[in-house]
Amino acid sequence: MKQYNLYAALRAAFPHDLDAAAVETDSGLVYSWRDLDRATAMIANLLVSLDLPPGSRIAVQVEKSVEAMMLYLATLRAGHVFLPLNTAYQSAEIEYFIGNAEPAVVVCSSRNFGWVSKLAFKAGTHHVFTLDEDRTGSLLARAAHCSDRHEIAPMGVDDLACIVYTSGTTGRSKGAMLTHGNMVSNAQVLKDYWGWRQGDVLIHALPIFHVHGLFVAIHGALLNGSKMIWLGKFDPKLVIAKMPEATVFMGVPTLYVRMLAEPTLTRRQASHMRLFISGSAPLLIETFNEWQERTGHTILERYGMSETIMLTSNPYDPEQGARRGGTVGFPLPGVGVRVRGDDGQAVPAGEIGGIQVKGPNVFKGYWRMPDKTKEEFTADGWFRTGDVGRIDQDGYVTIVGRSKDLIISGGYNVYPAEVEGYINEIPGVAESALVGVPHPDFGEVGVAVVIPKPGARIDGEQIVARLKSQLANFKIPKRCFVVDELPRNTMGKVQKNLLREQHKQLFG
Ligand code: MLC
Ligand code: AMP
Repeated sequence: MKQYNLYAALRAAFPHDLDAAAVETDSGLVYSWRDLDRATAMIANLLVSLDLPPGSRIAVQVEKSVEAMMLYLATLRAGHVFLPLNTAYQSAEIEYFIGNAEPAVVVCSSRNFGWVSKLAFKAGTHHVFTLDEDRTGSLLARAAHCSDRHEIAPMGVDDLACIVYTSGTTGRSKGAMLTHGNMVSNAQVLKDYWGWRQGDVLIHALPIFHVHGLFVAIHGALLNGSKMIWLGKFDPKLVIAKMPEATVFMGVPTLYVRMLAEPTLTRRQASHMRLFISGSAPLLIETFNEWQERTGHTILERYGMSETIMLTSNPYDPEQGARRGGTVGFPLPGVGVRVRGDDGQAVPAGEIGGIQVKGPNVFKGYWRMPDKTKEEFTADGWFRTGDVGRIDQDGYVTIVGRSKDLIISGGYNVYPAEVEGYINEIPGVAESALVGVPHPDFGEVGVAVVIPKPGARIDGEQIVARLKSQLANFKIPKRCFVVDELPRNTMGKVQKNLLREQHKQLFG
């Protein structure tokens, strides 16, 4: 059988000199390629020693660290399924993920061990380990006793590698099941398309619980045998200071906006860099232009999603075309992208419709949701992204909106239905609507409009305060208005477009 284990593909790309630096952290630690290989073997052997059934989920909610990345690689290596969780998630959110995914192993920070382990044991998980960003915790303590030799588990193209939860437009989050085949094919395509070359060094400043930081960035560097300069947290000054030692940077638009606010960002400071990539949210043309003026570099914008990893990209190679601001470029090699009208029929070039995609990168389906999976695919096997866009005569894809009710704030997805559900449960609330409005830093943020029950007294600040104890911080509405009624159409449906229009100037 052909080996499709993603770790095997990454391992095969490690440089000849295993003692060379693979990762350098902002706290001065240096990890060699040999360190990565040995540590992932030890953690993989720890997982093997637990005698887990094949396809076991390893759910992980820990702060960013090189060891957290190693845990990801070790899970792949051992042939289990990695399930990353945003560190901002609170107990109700974690309870749902653990209950839904039924992980065999949960790894959390020691600070959260009390409540996370309680939830995990209740859901039938047998093993809960801790891992902290300072290389402490029971996971590494246990792995220290394991052998540093481990044979990579053989995996087929269709075997699961990861489950990434992505919120649903209605109802609860869905776990997108990504296979080793999905990951390997996408990583290889991006390596060629973005011209990864010898000597490249990546500044890694994104969180590692979503597709962008965990897959696109890490696979890119490892598959090229490239060193990563590893930042525990995005810091615009530090990224700019590191540019003379690096060549590639990946970020969501907010990171570019924040760097542009730094006087140290100059053409000279960025002169060693080869490529700046943006994605996960729309990059404003102002940011694209300003970056070009300040640094002399043209940001390469690409488009993807948890269900599909990367779909389209502006060209790296000028011979293939210019990087056009406001567009997300061309379908990646091997990826099919088409635009369909509401009637499911093809629309003429340049006209707007729903974006549908197909390819070896497209996920296997939603975890334990066969009906939902079926709904999201067309009869001829194309995945409906929920994004609305057009493809122009030259083949460039532009995203103009979303048919899914989704707010993207600083690169994180906020599903209004979820937040509204929490608001509606607050005593005295009759109904609510969450809309996305423009924001200079986060691109877009959520604003809540709430109607009280007759005679009830509710206060916007109290609502926000209550939500803060229940939901991840990025989902908290930045403002909350209490009003008498919501605008509705003749069918009685709330007209969110009118609310958006009404509040679009809130943040200047
Ligand atoms: C933080 N806050 C946010 C927020 N991040 N609010 C809205 N949206 C966000 N994204 C709030 C906090 O709640 C807090 O509010 C205040 O801002 C400061 O918090 P912080 O933790 O200090 O913020 P900071 O560390 O500066 O984080 C901002 C950020 C971060 C932009 C660095 O959000 C980030 O790393 N975003 C990247 C997300 C990402 O990787 N997305 C990829 C998804 S993959 P208060 O009120 O408590 O003070 C994907 C597919 C694809 O989409 O195509 O790639
Ligand atoms: P997620 O479910 O977190 O993976 O988010 C995926 C969604 O992010 C996509 O469906 C798009 O709506 C959005 N997205 C990703 N990249 C871009 C981009 N470059 N421009 C606009 N939207 C993007």
